Amino acid sequence: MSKKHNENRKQEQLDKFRVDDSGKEMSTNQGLKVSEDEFSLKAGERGPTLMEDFQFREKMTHFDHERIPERIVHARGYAAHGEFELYESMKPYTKADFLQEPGRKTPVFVRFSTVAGSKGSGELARDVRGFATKFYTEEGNYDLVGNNIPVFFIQDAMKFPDLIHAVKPEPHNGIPQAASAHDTFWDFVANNQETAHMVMWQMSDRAIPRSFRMMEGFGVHTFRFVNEEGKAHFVKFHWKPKLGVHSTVWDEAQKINGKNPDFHRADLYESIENGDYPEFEFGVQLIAEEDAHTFDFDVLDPTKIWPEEDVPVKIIGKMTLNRNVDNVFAETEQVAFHPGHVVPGIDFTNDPLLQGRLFSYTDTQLIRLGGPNFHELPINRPVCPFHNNQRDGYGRHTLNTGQVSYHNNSLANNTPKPVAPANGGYQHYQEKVEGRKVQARSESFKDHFTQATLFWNSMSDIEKQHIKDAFSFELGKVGSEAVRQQVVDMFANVNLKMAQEVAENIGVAPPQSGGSDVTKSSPALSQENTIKKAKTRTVAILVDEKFHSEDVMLAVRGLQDKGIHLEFVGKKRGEITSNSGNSINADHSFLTVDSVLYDAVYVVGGEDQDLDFQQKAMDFVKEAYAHYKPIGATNQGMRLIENSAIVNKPGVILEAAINRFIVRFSQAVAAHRFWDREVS
Ligand code: HDE
Repeated sequence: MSKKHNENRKQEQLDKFRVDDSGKEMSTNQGLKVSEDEFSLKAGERGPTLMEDFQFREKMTHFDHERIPERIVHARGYAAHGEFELYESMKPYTKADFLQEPGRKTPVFVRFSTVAGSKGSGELARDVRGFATKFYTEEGNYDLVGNNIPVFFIQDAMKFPDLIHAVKPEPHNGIPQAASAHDTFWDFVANNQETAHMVMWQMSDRAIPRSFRMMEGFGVHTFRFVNEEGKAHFVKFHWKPKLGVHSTVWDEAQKINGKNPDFHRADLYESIENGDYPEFEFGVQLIAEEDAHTFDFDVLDPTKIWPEEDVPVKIIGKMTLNRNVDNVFAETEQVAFHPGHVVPGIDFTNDPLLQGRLFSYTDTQLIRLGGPNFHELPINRPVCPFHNNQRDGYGRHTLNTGQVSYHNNSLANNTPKPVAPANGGYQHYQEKVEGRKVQARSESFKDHFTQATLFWNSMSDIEKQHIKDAFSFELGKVGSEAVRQQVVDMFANVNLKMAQEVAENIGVAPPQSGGSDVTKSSPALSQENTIKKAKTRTVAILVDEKFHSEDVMLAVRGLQDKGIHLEFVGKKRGEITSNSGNSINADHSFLTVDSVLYDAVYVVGGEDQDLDFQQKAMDFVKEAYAHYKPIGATNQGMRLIENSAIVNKPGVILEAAINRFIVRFSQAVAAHRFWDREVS
């Protein structure tokens, strides 16, 4: 466990709560030493258990109460600690203290999640990912509770319960788990057409990420930065992964869910344990309030992006995740995020989705964490002092001393006292608001398709193919023909040809009208234009008896130097002997792992490779090939591939000279996938 990064204020605070039970004497929760922990107190060895067995009662009662309600959305999540470092001062735009001085470090806690599935669901569901960050600033906690997709399904919080009811398992039979491929979700989509843009993202590769470390994060809503002079800018927040944005393919994702439903959390956990700390740069898009009306969309509409080519993302800092949690329940499960946790200099806008969230998040913690004192849980405590007159309630820890718990007072000299804005007291931005009380959608929120087409236009050919495949899969599972028809008719407004092709695949009439005259595209949206690196990728080395020791060790060193993570896979776990008599330890066998769990395969084989090895290795390779993954071979491994149909195909590297192999294969690993392969 890497503990060396705990010299920050949050870690110092958490240290006070950390308890190491190993090597200690056992006691009850009352501190009474326990002499027997295997057998309950009975009236005779074969007699009934006695009510007075307080130790049994304490143990069992605690156990009976060990679960809390899972989050209604984002139940399946995983988190890590880290720090945020500012590169560039945001002083001209915001007075937020943690964004003033370059080099300033702020402790953070980040929880990644899927949205629809239950707490135990597979992590490779086709779904949006949550990306929630708590900054423990000196002015209080600031929570940026975002997603890996920059827009949302709906425009008004009023519809959130409907959206979630539609995507969750259907109420009459509780099916399907963690999936949007069912009637109610698509019925909701077709009847709430503001979903169009978000659904395009959800059907894209963004919804099946390779890793939490390889996703972007977005604040989604437009927020406000307010500077010392009280001047405001609209701001959108971005996280950009230093490893680029990468995804799995759908067939692979479904198989990973079976082979390792913990794939994403294990990837995050292990990367941090290995010292490969995930890094995300922090970016802001800024629009002066007076310029807000110069765009062809409403800046308050959460179904719209601000194309990066029109409003550049200014990179202002970096977050590094460098410490795993000590206890998943105490930290990851009990952390309570809230978009309303802000600091001076950061404020809300009238985005009606954001406004509703400001209510929902406290409300949900009250049921989930059992009362109003969840801010006292170690993970939720601010690192700065906090004082007010709120008292009592379930699970209160603080012993507020003294006679007074109200304001105004004279007995305590009118303290705790409010703080003037000039001294750090939060003051809401004094926006002038005027209007009739109405329940309505703004006219400026009514264009649902322009940006959905912008997204489509920005995709590479293979990304477009994946979107069509995703629609065909999802709608192919919808029972109601009427719903299937309505959905393709709706998406004809995004791209007619796309909708027609999907219609052909799902047994409904191809729409004859629709289409879009939007020709604009935004290259920043395509994953083909992302950063590509071999660093931290995992490669399976398939190895058998009498492998060429010298070559393999040279290759291993060379690939490790490039930051590639290697695991030996053999017919069985344990020792495999080389041609020179020394041996390596296979980390896994063909039984315990599968090609879907790796980024690439390197086949080494061995002089004594038998038919069993050859068959299993080729199955492994063929599946990696079908998922467009890099495949490399040296030594006897080359013979296997040479005799197969994939020889000479893109991303298949056979190279006897090890130094050349290292260069060529690591380049292939960095490329991520070879889409120009024919895959049947
Ligand atoms: Fe959330 N959302 N949400 N959401 N959300 C929750 O809060 C809600 C929305 C997001 O890792 C809940 O503590 C409403 C957008 C994340 O703990 C709940 C609306 C975005 C997480 C809730 C939205 C998000 C949540 C459930 C529409 C991206 C997980 C448990 C108005 C900007 C945080 C909880 C974590 C969690 C309500 C829409 C992100 C019920 C009413 C848009 C990352 O309060």
